[in-house]
Amino acid sequence: MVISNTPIRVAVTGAAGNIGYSLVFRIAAGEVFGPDQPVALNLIEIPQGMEKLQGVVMELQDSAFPLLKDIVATDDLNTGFKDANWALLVGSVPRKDGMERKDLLGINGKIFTGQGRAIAANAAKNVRVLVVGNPCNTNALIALRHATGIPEDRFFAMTRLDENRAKAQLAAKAGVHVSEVKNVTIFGNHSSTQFPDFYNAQIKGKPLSDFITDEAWLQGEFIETVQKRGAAIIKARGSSSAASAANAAVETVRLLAHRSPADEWFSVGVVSTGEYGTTPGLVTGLPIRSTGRGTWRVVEGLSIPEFARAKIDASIKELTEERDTAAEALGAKL
Ligand code: NAX
Repeated sequence: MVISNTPIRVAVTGAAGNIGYSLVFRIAAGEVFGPDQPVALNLIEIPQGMEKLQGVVMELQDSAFPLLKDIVATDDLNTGFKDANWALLVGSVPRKDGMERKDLLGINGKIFTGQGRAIAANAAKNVRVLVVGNPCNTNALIALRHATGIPEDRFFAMTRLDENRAKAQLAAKAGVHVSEVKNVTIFGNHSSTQFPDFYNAQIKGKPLSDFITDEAWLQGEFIETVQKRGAAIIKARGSSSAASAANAAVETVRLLAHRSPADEWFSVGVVSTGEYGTTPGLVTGLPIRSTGRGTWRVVEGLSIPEFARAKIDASIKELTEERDTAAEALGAKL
């Protein structure tokens, strides 16, 4: 990434929410684009969130971040996405009691339709979009379908939190530090059907099977723990993961904005072109390497044993159903 005196402008929706409260401070501190790169923040909320957002703005001012050159706080999407180089779509409507899945997909579908259009109309030419708000894969698909003129390979759905959760579990089992676990891919949907791929993972640069031989644990407890980690955190903390989710967003943008190490890949949802038997056109978790010049490619040649195949297929089936349900609710082709 080339450092510029012109600030990188980052739009964040849901900026007064739990994740936003952690995320925007880390961007302003230089943790995403580096210690020499100025940044500007466009903080976007719904009208009911604006008062709380003013508190966030005051705290950003009171942090006196040397790199933070401008703050815009707004509930207007055109203002919010104006000149944004990155759009981090965090805000979405959570599922409430009695709400059908279709209702949820329809409500969020409308939000991400409007945001996709507003990004296309207002953002900088080089804009990149990371969707965190759930259901993030399908929300990303909806946004990109409505962001006319922006190449679809600039839209991403966050699976890094699942990747980090998987690495933490594998490290604990192998008795190594988490930084020694690499190349864990989250295939499929960011949901309970996701497949955290342990087959191609490495520990200390060697195959994971050199360290963990308990296949039953890998196929059972490990996957289940990763899939249900979000629920476990809600149970323990009384609210959903926020700091770790913000951290995952920081890491995802950092990885996409810089060249990823030659011997490593990371996981993010991108528009599939059919890699690893996934369905073209769906936003699907895949193994990614970035070039540092704003482009990325899917890592090829990973082995997909029968067990992994079945898990990936199940998650793709769910993504297909989500897309079709959202399309029906929106009356749009996705
Ligand atoms: P909060 O409910 O604390 O905050 C959401 C904020 O978004 C609120 O301040 C709300 O006013 C705002 N908002 C709602 N609709 C908006 C809109 N149309 N435009 C702008 N702002 C809007 O939720 P939080 O804990 O911050 O989580 C945010 C989203 O991240 C949720 O959808 C959540 O499910 C999702 N997550 C995604 C993860 C992932 O790995 N992809 C992990 C963490 C998290 O669960």
